[in-house]
Amino acid sequence: MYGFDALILDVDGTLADTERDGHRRAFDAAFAEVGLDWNWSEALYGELLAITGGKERIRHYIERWRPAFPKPGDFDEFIADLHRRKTRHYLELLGRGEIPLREGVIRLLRQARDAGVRLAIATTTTPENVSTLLTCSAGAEVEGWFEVIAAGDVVPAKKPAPDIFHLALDELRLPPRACVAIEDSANGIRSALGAGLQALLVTVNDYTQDQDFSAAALVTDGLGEPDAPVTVLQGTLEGSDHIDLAALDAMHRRIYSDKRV
Ligand code: XBP
Ligand code: MG
Repeated sequence: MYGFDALILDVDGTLADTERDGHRRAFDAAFAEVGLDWNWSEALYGELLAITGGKERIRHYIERWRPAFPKPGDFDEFIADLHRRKTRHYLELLGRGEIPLREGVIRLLRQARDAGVRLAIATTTTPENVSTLLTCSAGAEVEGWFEVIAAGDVVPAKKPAPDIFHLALDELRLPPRACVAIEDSANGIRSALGAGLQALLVTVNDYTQDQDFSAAALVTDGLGEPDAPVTVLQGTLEGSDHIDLAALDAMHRRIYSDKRV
């Protein structure tokens, strides 16, 4: 038995490295489709990731990087149209199986499922992006493993606001201490902490590795596999040399006994 009942997972950067070769390329394809010569380089996109949410990111880009761009009368609809195009390109790219899940993800999900640990998602991205990623990169049955998928515009404010984690907890009907959250970014950690979650694992990626994760319980370079140990970047990994339920349980117990909450 484990000291927690559910895992709440982020999607972009956590389940899969979707940003550089997925979302970024889809934004560029949408811009090209409407005749805009905007290209988001890998480095610029790293900066733009500070703004979560595709529509919010486009708006920020125009305001910060294209101040001379003549905004159309209905600017909100202009952005929404660009974003719909971007989502279509992103779904096509996922449909071609171009974005694999990160190492260890399927193993951990399967272990949780076998152990009766409930699974939830808390993400900023558009809901269709989640189901298509899971279906095309993990398998047709995997979306059904998640009891709760909290995604996109269903909450008033995106990460780093806590709304999406609050929604996931509400739908799970669990208190924060009954859950472990897995994230890849500082915005995600702020969001989870704001909703009261404390057992927080960060699996960094190229875009997030230099962010401040001092509030996280454990930071590693991924989930690893039994024959591929992880590198620990912050905190202590106990119970395993890769991330499995035993390692998450040790982390969860340590957090709650240390903090006496
Ligand atoms: C992910 C995001 C998303 C995607 C784009 O943040 O910021 O905006 O980049 O998705 P997190 P949409 O991993 O912290 O949830 O374009 O569908 O919004
Ligand atoms: Mg993320």
